[in-house]
Amino acid sequence: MTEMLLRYFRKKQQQVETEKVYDTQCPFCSMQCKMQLIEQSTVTRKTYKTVGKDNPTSEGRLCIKGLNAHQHAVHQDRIKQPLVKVNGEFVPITWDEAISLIKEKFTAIQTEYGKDALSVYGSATITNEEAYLLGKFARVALGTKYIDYNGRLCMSAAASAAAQTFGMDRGFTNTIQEIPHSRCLILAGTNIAECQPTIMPYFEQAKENGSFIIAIDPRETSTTKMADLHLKVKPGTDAVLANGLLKVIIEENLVDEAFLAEKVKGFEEVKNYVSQLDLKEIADLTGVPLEHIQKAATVFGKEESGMIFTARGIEQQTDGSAAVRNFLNILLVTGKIGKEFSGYGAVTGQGNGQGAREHGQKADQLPGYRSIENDEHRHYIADVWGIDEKDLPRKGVSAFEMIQKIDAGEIKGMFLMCSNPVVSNPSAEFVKQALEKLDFFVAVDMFISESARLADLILPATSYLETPGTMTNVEGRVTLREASFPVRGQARHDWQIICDIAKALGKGEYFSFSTPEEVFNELRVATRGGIADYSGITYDRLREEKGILWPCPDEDHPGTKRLFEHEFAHTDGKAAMVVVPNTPVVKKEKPSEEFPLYLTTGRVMSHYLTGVQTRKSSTLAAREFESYMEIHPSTAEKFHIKDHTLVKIESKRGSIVVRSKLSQTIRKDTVFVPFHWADSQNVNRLVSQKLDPTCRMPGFKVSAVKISPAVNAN
Ligand SMILES: Nc1nc2c(c(=O)[nH]1)N[C@H]1C(S)=C(S)[C@@H](COP(=O)(O)OP(=O)(O)OC[C@H]3O[C@@H](n4cnc5c(=O)[nH]c(N)nc54)[C@H](O)[C@@H]3O)O[C@H]1N2
Ligand SMILES: Nc1nc2c(c(=O)[nH]1)N[C@H]1C(S)=C(S)[C@@H](COP(=O)(O)OP(=O)(O)OC[C@H]3O[C@@H](n4cnc5c(=O)[nH]c(N)nc54)[C@H](O)[C@@H]3O)O[C@H]1N2
Ligand code: SF4
Ligand SMILES: [Mo]
Repeated sequence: MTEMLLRYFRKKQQQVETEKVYDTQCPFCSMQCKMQLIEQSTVTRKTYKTVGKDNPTSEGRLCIKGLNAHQHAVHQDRIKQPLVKVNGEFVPITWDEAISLIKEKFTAIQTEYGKDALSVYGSATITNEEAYLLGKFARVALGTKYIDYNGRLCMSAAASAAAQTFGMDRGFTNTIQEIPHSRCLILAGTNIAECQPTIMPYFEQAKENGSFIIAIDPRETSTTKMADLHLKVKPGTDAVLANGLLKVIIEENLVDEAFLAEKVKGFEEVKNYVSQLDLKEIADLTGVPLEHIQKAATVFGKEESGMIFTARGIEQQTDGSAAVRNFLNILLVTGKIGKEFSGYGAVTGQGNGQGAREHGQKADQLPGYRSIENDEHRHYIADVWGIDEKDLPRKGVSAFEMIQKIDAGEIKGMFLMCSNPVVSNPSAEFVKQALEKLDFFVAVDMFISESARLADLILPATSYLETPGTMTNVEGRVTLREASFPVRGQARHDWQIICDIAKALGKGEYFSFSTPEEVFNELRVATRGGIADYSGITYDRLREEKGILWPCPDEDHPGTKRLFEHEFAHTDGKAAMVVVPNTPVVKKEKPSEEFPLYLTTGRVMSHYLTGVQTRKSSTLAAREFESYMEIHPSTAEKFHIKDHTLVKIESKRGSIVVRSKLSQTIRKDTVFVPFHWADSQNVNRLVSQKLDPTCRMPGFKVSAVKISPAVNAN
């Protein structure tokens, strides 16, 4: 081709270049950063770029995951039509065929084994509208009591602790804007720098303003590096550590007597319990030096304001709910709640980790944080749904317990929406074997995840670019995610899929929605008068006001910025302290001769949860392309492990092989493995089936393991 012709074509190409901009919110964490996808098209190809958009929470910032989120959404592996398994292979079928198959199989299972032989497993990544509909789908369309969701593995400990202590669970009791002005901040088992990166400026500003930051983590992380004091706790001993802090606060007379007298129950019992404890023993049990316990307690007690943030480090334990309650005890004795710059933050995980736990996907819950075992609540919701209260099922069991029931043959069918339990649940091999026993298993996903692989039928769902709806962020701020990107192939929105199946099952009259806004308007009515009251929130208001903090009981209500300013949410208006004994009800695994090390698990910056999405993103996958085990060099030496070599890690449940990463900054008795990888690198093969007796959270953060070189080094 001549130079002239080439120039002609280039010019022609530039002429047809168009740019389209799509508003949305990041599909990943609870910050729900607002963003825009910019699509540039030439005749030959389309290119994409994501940029941040201003909003009150992340103020336009994005982290590396958000910047590259579109890479999985536009990935060629997205499933574009329903797939049915025939002789072990997935083959495409039409939607009509898929829906008829569901009708046939679900009906057959329920006819033979009863209504409760079907189960629904949901997610906190779907919108409020979808979470609400999924709860209604289980109870009204299927009539089963078995529904729970992945948030059980995530927010259940913090949620149950806040509900028991304060009478209400909203992640942050204060707005995010108060953080920079708080004088002392405790970060207990939270790695915000890697897990909610765009929140960091609030904490950095606090530090600049002279706030004292205390981090509690067995490892040094980008978050603990920011702290003035790092308590390098032995995994699983946070409840004991909190007892130590309480003891010092009480003995140093740093308690807020007036606040306790007016607003709190149970202080005397806690005081009596901790008075018998020995601080040296606590230092021993937790591995935190006595001076550090004293320093942390006195600074927090003396400063005029303070906040405590907890996340999965202290919560994903078989005593997670009790551990959180003990940290809330600290807030109560010091009177640091319900005031300016003082409060609690359960750092929510998934994008809709807050909203999805409010609208009825939980085994025991109805919309608006109502209880499925409360007669008045049952009547109200049955009325909104137009059904007979007697037909509303009672409470079911938690996510992992549903899997145990599948294993036991009690549950025969599962409808899985937006989760990958084979990778995310404890004792992964057990979970896989259980799901293989299902008579009929439907997975709704964007990809053929490790769990979808086991399904009989996969339904293609749309992504965050394509589905609009509301998401309630880390603060408890309800936000409207706009989304108008063209749908890929024949994918359908999760809410549409739910309605389509309900219709086929003869329940169409309860699911006749044609937009998410219509679903939201029903949700508003269903939440009216409940704890999580959304009734004053409208799509128009969300657009105008850029998000509203619930509760918002009427359209003139501005939303609630700070909780508990006047009283707590229990009927007597008081908060409830509770004694948390040093010895938990469920015994935790401890290192032994055979399994001499603690294993703890968590996350890295560039990957998200089970990695189905981020492993598809070339930029993110390149940053961390395989799993690893973080280990102290002296421990590595003891077990003959060299840096960057393959290591076998074994627990009583199973084994995995990952690469070693030597680090001076982790405790010598502990190794850390992230959980973003599957199959032979799936760390959940090692985790036990034990659950927190209160909230049914698995103990992801403590296992006893042994390690050895996977290949004999020469
Ligand atoms: N990059 C990234 N960001 C995410 C996610 C992701 O997968 N990747 N997931 C999102 C979701 S759903 C969630 S729930 C959040 C999770 O956010 P986090 O809870 O902050 O994340 P984790 O890494 O699971 O755990 C936090 C810290 O707890 C520490 N830890 C482990 N055991 C213990 C212990 O016994 N005691 C104490 N005090 N600390 C301990 C770990 O070393 C880790 O640094 O992140 C959200 N954001
Ligand atoms: N060892 C260990 N295990 C853990 C944890 C830990 O810290 N350690 N953390 C736990 C926590 S906090 C969590 S939240 C869980 C998460 O566990 P999972 O819920 O299993 O994790 P995800 O990777 O988010 O799975 C979501 C699936 O839904 C798909 N998907 C994404 N968006 C959509 C959508 O809009 N619609 C539909 N239909 N599908 C979609 C994705 O492709 C993916 O396959 O893991 C838990 N497991
Ligand atoms: S992962 Fe979280 S912090 Fe990062 S861009 Fe997405 S929402 Fe924001
Ligand atoms: Mo989570």
